[in-house]
Amino acid sequence: MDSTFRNLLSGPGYLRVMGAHDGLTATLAQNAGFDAIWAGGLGISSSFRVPDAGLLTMTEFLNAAAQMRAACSVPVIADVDAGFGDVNVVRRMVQLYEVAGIDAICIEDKQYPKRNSFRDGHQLEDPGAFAQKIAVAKAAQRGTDFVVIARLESLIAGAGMDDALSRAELYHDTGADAVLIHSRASHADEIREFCERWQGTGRDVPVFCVPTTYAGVTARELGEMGVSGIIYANHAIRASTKAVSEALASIAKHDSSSEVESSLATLGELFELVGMNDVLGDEPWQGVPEPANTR
Ligand code: SPV
Ligand code: MG
Repeated sequence: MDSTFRNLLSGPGYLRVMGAHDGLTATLAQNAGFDAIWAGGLGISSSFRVPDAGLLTMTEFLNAAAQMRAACSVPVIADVDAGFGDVNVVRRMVQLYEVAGIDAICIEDKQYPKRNSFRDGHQLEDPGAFAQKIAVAKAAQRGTDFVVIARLESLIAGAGMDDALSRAELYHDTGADAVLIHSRASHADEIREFCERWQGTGRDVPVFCVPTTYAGVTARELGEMGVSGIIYANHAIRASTKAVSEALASIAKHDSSSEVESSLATLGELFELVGMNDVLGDEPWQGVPEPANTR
């Protein structure tokens, strides 16, 4: 990686981050030009065909994120729900994710068992208890590059903008490197208001957002509001769900794949993507090459 995620984040402009759920989708996101990967809980859970409701273990999430880390070279931000447990679990989690080469974690201020933010019935974590998780997470990292993003669920849980801002200040005071303001409004007004008021506090701290329900706004417009990282959290899993189900239904219906062949990746494209053409051992053994520049 040319630059650490921390450096990228502190640079000018905004980062476009694409949600992925495995090594292949992470590679597709990188190839499409996204700046970073979101190893998202909804995508990973869906790929196991389980609900995004705190069911997968930390190890399952970590293995999925590590698979993405190995597959691509852009930074990987891991969604770690509410941290999988108490502060002791958070401490161990940070150590494991950092050792696995994950660039950042995003931890949210909801109580276990969490629900996906587009469902109802959320219980916010006590602000002090969550701030302690942030402090423990920051103290646990060994290097200086690892980034901890504190995710604010106040607007999702109906606690309002003042609650979001006071929590953001507290979480930043206890060490958060960035905050994520989550909203499920159909327009970006909440994001605009948060950014204005956040900038008004004089804190130069990156803000992330997740434009799922306010899809009409562009990344550039969000960047102009002051957002540093725009996360398209669930688009890859939704795209693949629809594309796969349509292709399989067509093959079943027509008793043949001929109708869908033109909409499928070719085997050549797939081989290229996964490095099949670089597999060693198929060519005859040529011996150890002579070192260059010898007499
Ligand atoms: C996820 O992708 O798992 C997220 C983002 O947490 S969202 O589903 O938009 O809440
Ligand atoms: Mg999630």
